[in-house]
Amino acid sequence: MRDVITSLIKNYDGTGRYLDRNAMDSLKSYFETGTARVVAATTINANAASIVKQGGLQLFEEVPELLRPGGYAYTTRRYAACLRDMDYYLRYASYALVAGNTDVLDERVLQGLRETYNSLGVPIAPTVRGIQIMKDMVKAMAKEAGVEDTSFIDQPFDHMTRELSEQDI
Ligand SMILES: CCC1=C(C)/C(=C/C2=NC(=C\c3[nH]c(/C=C4\NC(=O)[C@H](C)[C@H]4CC)c(C)c3CCC(=O)O)/C(CCC(=O)O)=C2C)NC1=O
Repeated sequence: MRDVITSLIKNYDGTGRYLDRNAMDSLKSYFETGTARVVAATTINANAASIVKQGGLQLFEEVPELLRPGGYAYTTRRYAACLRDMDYYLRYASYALVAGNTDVLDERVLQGLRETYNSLGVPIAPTVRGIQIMKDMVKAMAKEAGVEDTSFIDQPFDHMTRELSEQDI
């Protein structure tokens, strides 16, 4: 598992280089967003249950067939599994936001996930939508908490949806 700093050091040490201008630029931008990252993680922590619940409600409103017989959130077991998955995505996104790096997502969340979903028949497109809904909620809350530029919040959520959507060739 890596963050901005450890991945930078690994990269430079691998080729025996001192930290150069590019390294400093990337460190600077990480430190400049540091407080905002902490605010975003705090916001997620304080609102996680409601983000998952409201995000789920919005998803089921947009894709109501998920809840109907034959849908993948039909039966309380599947409904609960779906919200639990949403909670995983949110919690790991908060880790990745603090780390400034998506490595934790690759290692802990995405490895084998698409294959698992495909073999169970869980549809990817509404899952992706669910992750994007939570992203928008977190960005709105962070903005309310005083974060001016919330664009850094896109990274972990977009990374998960990109990896999940990737097609096998
Ligand atoms: C921490 C990393 C991690 C992730 C991400 C994870 C996901 C994950 N979701 C699963 C199931 C599931 N996931 C869903 C999800 C959904 N149903 C819908 O209608 C929506 C499209 C979607 C919610 C947004 C459902 C319904 C199941 C149960 C499928 C079944 O057993 O039939 C399973 C199969 C095993 C189980 O049921 O627990 C895994 C491994 N597990 C992990 O340990």
